[in-house]
Amino acid sequence: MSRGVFITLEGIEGAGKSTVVQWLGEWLRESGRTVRVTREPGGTELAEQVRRLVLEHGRERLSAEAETLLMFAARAIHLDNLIRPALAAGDWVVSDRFTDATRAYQGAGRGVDGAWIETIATRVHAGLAPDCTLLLDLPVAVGLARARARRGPADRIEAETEAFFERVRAGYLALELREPQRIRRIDATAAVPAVQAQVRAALAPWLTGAGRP
Ligand code: T5A
Repeated sequence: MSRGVFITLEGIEGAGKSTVVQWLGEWLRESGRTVRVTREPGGTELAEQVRRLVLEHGRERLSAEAETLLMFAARAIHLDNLIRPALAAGDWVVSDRFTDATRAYQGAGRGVDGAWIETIATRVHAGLAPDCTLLLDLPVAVGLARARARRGPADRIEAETEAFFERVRAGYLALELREPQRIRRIDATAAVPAVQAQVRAALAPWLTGAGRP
């Protein structure tokens, strides 16, 4: 059996990832595929506990390096218990964020050494990268306005400054330049149906089987 297809969604806060992930999972299932929709940090019971540790406000200082390691700890658990078994069973995995988020948030946003991040990434998921990453891109002010209109108090990372999210967005766009085959930029300022049309177009090679791993 060939392994399943691994799709990730990335972007700053309020870009519309969760909205796309839910729709995409349903749309793929309607076309007869078995799909696991998941998210990071989190996706499994234990990894969701790590998510709470890293996103909740706490009294103790959490350094950028500690934050990076917690993201990878959650990811290692997620990979072992959900992502790798699902892909091995031939399922599609659609994840709201993966290692590009660490590159953008901890690397570009917090200034954590990129080479160190790649060393850990290689250790945690050697031989496995997303087949296609959809980068939902929009101006920071638009994303933050959407995110803030939707929910209550900001978590530890959402409470960051606009300058931080500008660095995160620039980090994502630099990743797209580095890996244009894998990372497809989606204009996330568009209305939801137009965003969905862009996603369908970006995934076309995978849907026809032409891009299968
Ligand atoms: N993180 C994560 C790291 O720092 N490093 C890492 O390695 C990882 C994995 C959790 C946090 O962890 C950080 C990044 C994050 O700060 P998360 O759970 O993905 O990440 O949380 P957020 O990005 O904060 O999720 P949001 O809910 O803010 O953003 P989404 O999912 O991009 O947006 P969504 O779909 O919830 O939409 C937000 C609002 O906009 C509307 C929706 O209806 C909703 O109200 N909307 C649109 N409005 C107009 N037009 C469209 N096209 C719209 N699409 C959605």
